[in-house]
Amino acid sequence: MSIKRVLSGIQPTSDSFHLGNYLGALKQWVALQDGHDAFYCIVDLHALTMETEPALMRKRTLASAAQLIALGISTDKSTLFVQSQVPQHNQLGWLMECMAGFGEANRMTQFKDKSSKTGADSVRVGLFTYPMLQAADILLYQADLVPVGEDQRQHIELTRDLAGRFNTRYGQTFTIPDGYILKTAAKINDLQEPTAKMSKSSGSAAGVIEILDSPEVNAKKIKSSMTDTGSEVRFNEKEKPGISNLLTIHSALSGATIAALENEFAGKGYGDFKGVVADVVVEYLAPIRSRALELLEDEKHLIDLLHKGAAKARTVAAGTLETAYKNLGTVA
Ligand code: ATP
Ligand code: LTN
Repeated sequence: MSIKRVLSGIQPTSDSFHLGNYLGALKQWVALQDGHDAFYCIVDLHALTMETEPALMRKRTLASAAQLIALGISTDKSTLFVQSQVPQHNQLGWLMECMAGFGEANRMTQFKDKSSKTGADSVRVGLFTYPMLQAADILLYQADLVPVGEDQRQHIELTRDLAGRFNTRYGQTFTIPDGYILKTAAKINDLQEPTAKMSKSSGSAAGVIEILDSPEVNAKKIKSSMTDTGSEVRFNEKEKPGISNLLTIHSALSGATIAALENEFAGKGYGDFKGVVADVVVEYLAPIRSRALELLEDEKHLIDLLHKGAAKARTVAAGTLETAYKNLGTVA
């Protein structure tokens, strides 16, 4: 059995990834590099579907790369690259737009959600065609598996439909990918609003643990996280959303089970528990942050690593695009 190909992407839309991104998605990326042929893409072209600022775009793209490497993506094991450095994404993106029906694209809930927030007049056409570019990201690499969060299920289904339609109409061209949606991936909530997910766009600054924040800031955020009623450290998302969230975080980072943690903190108060969670988080994130900051100090080296990834990605992508064009009957 040949080794499976994995592809995933993340938008460079924040100065730092947060703990939710790491525990919900990026930790899986790191795990999948072993035993798979992994391609990981910083999807800067997708980020253009919302308002961007050039200096921030550059800074965030490099910060994303540095963090991915710092948290364990190895540029020897995996192919890590920036989407805009591989022009085949746009080229296959167009072919996918020509395969997709308008009604089909119009049913994408991410588009409906994001466009209703932006308002119909300022929504960009690129936000509408976003899923077809995402399909191209995946199909160019003949990916077998696509690790993503539950929110991306519909886009993966669309990708499968478009690939199948193309193959049926023009001959075998693309591998039909499977989504790799982990039910067990931790869902991390906002520290101040523990019933809402930790999120870079809608979260409160005090409720989001950023990988690039200083240990002091992150420890303080945990210690001043929302306090539930009662005094017992118990997992109960309805009655104790704040403590349950902290238990999830501790467990995901330390590997201890929730039950073991409940035992360990039996008879102790919220204050003691928060102090320990703060230590666990800081101890885990501090080396990742230092490594990321170190990588950002040598921009040239970081950019070289990304160029190396893009060169490898272009070779694979060019092969798929050539087959697609040939099967479509274009004159070479
Ligand atoms: P936005 O606020 O713009 O929606 P986000 O902070 O939710 O952004 P995304 O860029 O949408 O982050 O997500 C990147 C990856 O991180 C996705 O695979 C998503 O499922 C995962 N993720 C994001 N937030 C969380 C969270 N709170 N818990 C677990 N996983 C998360
Ligand atoms: N839409 C995804 C990001 C994304 C992606 C991809 C994920 C763009 N291209 C290809 C997997 C495969 C998101 O918003 N998380």
